[in-house]
Amino acid sequence: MLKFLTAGESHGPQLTAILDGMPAGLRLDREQIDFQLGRRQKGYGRGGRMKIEKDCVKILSGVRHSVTLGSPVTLVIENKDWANWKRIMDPLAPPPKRLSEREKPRARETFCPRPGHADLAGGIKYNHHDLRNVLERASARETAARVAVGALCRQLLEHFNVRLASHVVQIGAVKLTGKARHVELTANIDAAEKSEVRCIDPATSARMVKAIKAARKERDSLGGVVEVIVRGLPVGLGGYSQWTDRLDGLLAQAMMAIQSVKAVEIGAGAKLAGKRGSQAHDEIYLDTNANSPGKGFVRRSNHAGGLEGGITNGEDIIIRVAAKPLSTLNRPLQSVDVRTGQPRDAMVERTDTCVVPALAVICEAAAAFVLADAFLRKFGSDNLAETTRNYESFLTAEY
Ligand code: EPS
Repeated sequence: MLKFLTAGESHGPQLTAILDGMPAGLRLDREQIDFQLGRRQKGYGRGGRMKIEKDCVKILSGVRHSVTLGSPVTLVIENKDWANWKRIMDPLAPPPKRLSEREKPRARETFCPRPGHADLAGGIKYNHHDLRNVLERASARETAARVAVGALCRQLLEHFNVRLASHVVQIGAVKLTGKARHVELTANIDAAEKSEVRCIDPATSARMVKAIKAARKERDSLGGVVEVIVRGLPVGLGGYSQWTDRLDGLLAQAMMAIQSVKAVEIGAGAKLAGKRGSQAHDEIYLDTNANSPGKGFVRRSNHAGGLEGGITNGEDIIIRVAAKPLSTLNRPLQSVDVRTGQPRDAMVERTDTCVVPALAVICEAAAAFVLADAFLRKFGSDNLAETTRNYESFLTAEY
């Protein structure tokens, strides 16, 4: 139903996304898209780039008088840093013969791939020796476009009372311990929004900030783990008949496709492997008074993370996503110059120390896209009135 493409280089003029398949008749709030873009830019551990950018969206098609038309929606986010990179990144002009003093550090040699980055494999794949031709598109700057797309999908989901939230549960070796359960999280979500590192516990936040400071001082980088919670989705989204319909698989793909991500868990995830079946599964009871997304069927626990057989079961969707530390290091690892084959230090670019708080927001957006698509597959995607009728009839139908 829903599909999107993004285009744009990190230091090019803009990022563009085209989202196709949104139903007609959804009233959009542009400020809410900018709000999500702003959330992605926050977080202790960011580098100099975030002081330059102030991401905001332009909507160029598919919307009229703030209401979706059912045609493709074009979203554009301008790169303010483009002003500093114009001559280096110009799509048509030849490379400049002389660079200004301001430009020189930006056009630094990019021939020594960073271990852990797309540089080398991308360079070999596309036959580029100047690895800027790879890194510009491999850059996580592209996630701004994905967050803009996710912000539209989120507005669709919110129309049906679905809520998305996220928080950081680990940065480097510092973990949020204790029972940060999703029920508490809803109450504590403001704490995550206020925290510099999007962590619900102030003491753990402070330890995370300290760890980032130490890593920055040592010119190193840190990864971490985030958790996304989605509440209010009805039972029955996704499917078990074909592997391509399984919603947990689709969510995992969307998360794994975010720069730096190395692992995804749904619900209790890998921990379930070590439990007995009697402890792993969530007992069912029928609450006839409950006006729940599970049509009255409720669980005593949620180890499954809201998905059974690749289908939503009406409980909260819980997704944990782990990212490796950033591969651009100000204290570079050993590498090879791809022009000469000689050993050299990996190239150093301006970078962030830690982007885990931003990752949480990006994962929310990725989840919003996949879940909005699953929602429209079940309830129809031509126009919102029809989608709403189908949704309400499903909820009230007897089982
Ligand atoms: C990135 C390197 C840094 C980050 C960038 C991702 O950019 P720059 O090289 O311009 O300093 O700040 O992230 C963003 C620009 C962003 O919007 O998240 C990289 O190499 O992936």
